[in-house]
Formats: sequence, C-alpha cells, structure tokens
Amino acid sequence: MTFITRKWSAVQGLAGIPHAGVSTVIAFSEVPATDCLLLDLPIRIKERAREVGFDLCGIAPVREFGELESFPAWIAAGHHGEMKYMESRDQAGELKRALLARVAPWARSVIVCALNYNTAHPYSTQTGDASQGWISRYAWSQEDYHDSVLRRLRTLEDSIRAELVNHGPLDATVRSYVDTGPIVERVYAKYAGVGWIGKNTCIINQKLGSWLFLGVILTSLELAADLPAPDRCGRCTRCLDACPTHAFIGPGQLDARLCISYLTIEKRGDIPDELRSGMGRHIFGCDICQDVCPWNRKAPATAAAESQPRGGLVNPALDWLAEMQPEEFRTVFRGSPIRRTKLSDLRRNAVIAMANSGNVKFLPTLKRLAEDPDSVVASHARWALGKVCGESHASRTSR
Ligand code: B12
Ligand code: SF4
Ligand code: SF4
Repeated sequence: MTFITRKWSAVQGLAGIPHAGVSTVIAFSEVPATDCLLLDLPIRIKERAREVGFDLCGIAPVREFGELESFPAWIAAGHHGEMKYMESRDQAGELKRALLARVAPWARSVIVCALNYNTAHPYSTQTGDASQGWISRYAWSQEDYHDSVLRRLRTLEDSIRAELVNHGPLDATVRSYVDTGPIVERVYAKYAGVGWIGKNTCIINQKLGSWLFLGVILTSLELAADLPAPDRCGRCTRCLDACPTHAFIGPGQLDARLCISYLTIEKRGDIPDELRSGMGRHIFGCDICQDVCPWNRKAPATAAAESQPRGGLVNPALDWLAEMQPEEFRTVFRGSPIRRTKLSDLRRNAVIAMANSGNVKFLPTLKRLAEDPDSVVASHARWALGKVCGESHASRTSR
C-alpha cells in the first residue's frame, strides 16, 4: 500500500479558505480509476470554479449539522413572516429545508461557491444624507445575482459532467441552486470552509469579508470535504448593537419580520406603523449589520462589470422612486434584483423614507402621492404628510 500525503491547501485549491497548511493522508490501495477521479475531482472543481469567476469554493458533506436543528423552531415562531416558501414541507410533512438528506437522499456532497459583489463605493453608514435613499449594495448591480451565479454554476456543472464522462463513465446526479434549493446555504457554506456564520447571520470570509453571494451544487458524488471555517466574531457585538429595528433575537438568529431587508423586499402592502421609523432611508434591502462589521473594513472590491452600480442607484433620489411609473420601472430595473419587489412596494418604501427624512422639501410630492390611485402608496403618503408636518410644526414651536 502506498500513502500519498497532500497539503490540504492544495486540495482546497482556492485562495481565501482559511485552513492552509493542514495536511491529510490519503491511502491508495489498488485504487480503481473512478476512485482516483474522486480524489482529484475536488481540486479540479475548485480550479474550474475560479476559472468561471467564483472567488471561493469549498465542499461540505451532507450531515445533520447542529445549526439546522433550530430551523423548525424558527419557522414555528413565525420568524419567516410571509415568506411562505420557507415553510415548504415534504410528503411526510417535514420542513424541506431542515434536513437535506430527506429531500435529496441521493446527495452526498454540497459544492459551495461564493462570488464577491463588493464595489468601491461607500457604506450606508458612511454616507448619511437622510434625504437620499439607500439601495443595498447587492442590488445596485447590472445583473441579478440569481442569473450571474447560476450561469457560473451551470458551467461548473458541465465541467463536472465532462470529467465524469472522460473518466468513467461514472453515473452521478449534479444539481445547482441559488436561493431556491431546499437548503440553508449558509450552514453548508460554513462546513465547506467558505466562511463562518457571523452573529449577523451572514457568511464571513477572513480575507474577503461578507459581501458574498452563495451558490450550491448538490451532488451524489462522495467528494473529500473541507474543514469548517472557525468562528472569528469573538466578543464583538457591533452588528447586534447597530441593527435599527432590533431584528436579532440573539447572535446568529434573526426575526426576519423585523428586518428592513424583509420589510422592503418581501413584505407586500402595508408596513405596520410601528416599524416604519426604523426603516430610515432604506428603499431595498439593508446593509447596516454588514457595514459595521470589522471584517468588511478592508473587503476587496470586484472590478466585474456585472456588479457595478446602475446609474442613480447609489444614494437614489427619493422623489424619483416615489413617482416612478410602470414603464420607467421596467426599463430602469430590467434584469435587476430590484424587480423582486413590486413597483407599488418600491414607491411605498420611498414614501416611508421621505417621512423619515422629516424634510419639508418633500411636502409637494407627498401631497400629490396622497391622492395616488395606488391605495398602498396613497395611505403611506398620508401618514408621511402627518409625520413631516408634525415634525416641522414641532421644530417651529420648540424654537
Ligand atoms: C430568507 C432569506 C432572507 C430573509 C431572512 C434572512 C435570515 N437571516 O434568515 C431576509 C429577507 C431577511 C434576508 C435578508 C438578507 N439576505 Co438573504 N436569504 C434568505 C434565503 C433565501 C434563506 C435563508 C434562510 O434559510 N433563513 C432561515 C434562517 C433560520 O437561516 P439562517 O439565517 O441562514 O440561519 C442559520 C444560522 O444562523 C444558524 N445559526 C448560526 N449561529 C446560530 C446560533 C444560534 C444560537 C442558533 C439558534 C442558530 C445559529 O442557524 C440557522 C439555521 O437554522 C438565503 C438563501 C438560502 N437558500 O439559504 C438568502 C441569503 C442568506 N441572503 C443573502 C443576503 C445577501 C441577504 C442580505 C445581505 C440582503 C440585503 N442586503 O438586504 C440580507 C442580510 C440580512 C441578514 N442579516 O441576514 C445571502 C447571504 C450571503 C452571505 N454572505 O451570508 C443568501 C445566502 C443568498 C445568496 N444566495 O447569496 N434573506
Ligand atoms: S439587514 Fe438591517 S434590519 Fe436586517 S438585521 Fe441587518 S441591520 Fe438589522
Ligand atoms: S460585527 Fe462583529 S459580531 Fe457581527 S458579524 Fe461582524 S465580527 Fe461578528
């Protein structure tokens, strides 16, 4: 029997995964060709992942990870709000996302890829003009990440299939997902060594920070797994302290119903009165708990054209968005992740931000919007008028 010792860093293939130097011993004993392929495949998958444009790639085994145990309780407590897809269940009535082995019993490994979407623009916490809106960093982009990540995953899938045909033929199932799979991606990203789950619930990589999109490939191939990324949050609690709507129930746990990202993107129709003030100037998504994270202080920016902001979306003009008409919405946001929200809800968010600015310059626009044919926009505009007039009245009388 021969032993081949490899540097784990070589097996891991891509930069940024924090276990360089750990070595592993692989026993080769009359190794059949297909087993040789499986030993080499992780290296080639990671090389190919880099070639197709991913910044990180790692492999996780399919296991009943401890983090997933809290998922049923999270759903039972209603923390997912109106995101009904999070509740989807299998025929036995079990939550699909709670245990991958149940919905995809064939899956043995999860290839987790990450794409850096950070661009060289200030953070929301660094530019503080309340009279301008804020669209979260990921949503400025030229291309919707579901498309850009899935395109790369599909190319990677094709390469894996080609390897299997060349060396086998070896039969295997390979399936890609971005968001839509029956899987809590961040848990698998942790066990693939891509990053740790921060107290803000985001995956953070020691070198790249947390401005990362995730995409996963489920496969029936039993591939050598990476080591989980160690937690580097330490005693820091900046994200928990900075959240303006107190959406964290505890470290690593979020009540989505209180999160501005949920309120601005997923919540349709009326926003409860008591939550509107906390939304500040956020129009679509929220970056605060990542903006304040020390691991994002030196996060590298990508030069990829697809991630660069569309015109007018960094600190956008609130009256532009609040009065946007369907045709302009379709043109401005064609192929953008912002299309996930309805025009009505985007305008509603802009009206709430106008109210929160307290700026009387918005009064003429708000008066027009109070008569808007869209009843959601109109009712929020009436509330906003009361708030801006009340605040300007209060500031005049206190002088
Ligand atoms: C639903 C969803 C949301 C919801 C709910 C978010 C949430 N935290 O649950 C809302 C709309 C609020 C949201 C917001 C955002 N999202 Co989102 N979202 C998802 C989606 C589709 C599912 C997430 C999910 O399963 N949530 C359920 C909860 C229970 O799982 P979890 O938060 O991942 O939590 C696990 C760990 O926290 C773990 N855990 C860790 N430590 C601890 C400690 C304790 C004590 C316990 C009990 C548990 C625990 O337990 C949980 C598993 O049960 C994923 C894609 C996917 N399929 O995974 C994208 C995803 C998580 N979102 C993403 C992004 C980019 C965002 C935003 C940054 C967008 C924005 N700028 O507005 C914000 C970030 C807000 C935040 N702090 O989470 C990325 C995250 C990338 C990254 N680097 O982590 C993902 C992976 C999408 C992608 N494909 O890239 N999102
Ligand atoms: S995204 Fe914003 S609202 Fe949501 S948890 Fe983070 S800081 Fe709070
Ligand atoms: S702000 Fe601090 S506690 Fe929060 S995710 Fe970053 S390092 Fe962890």
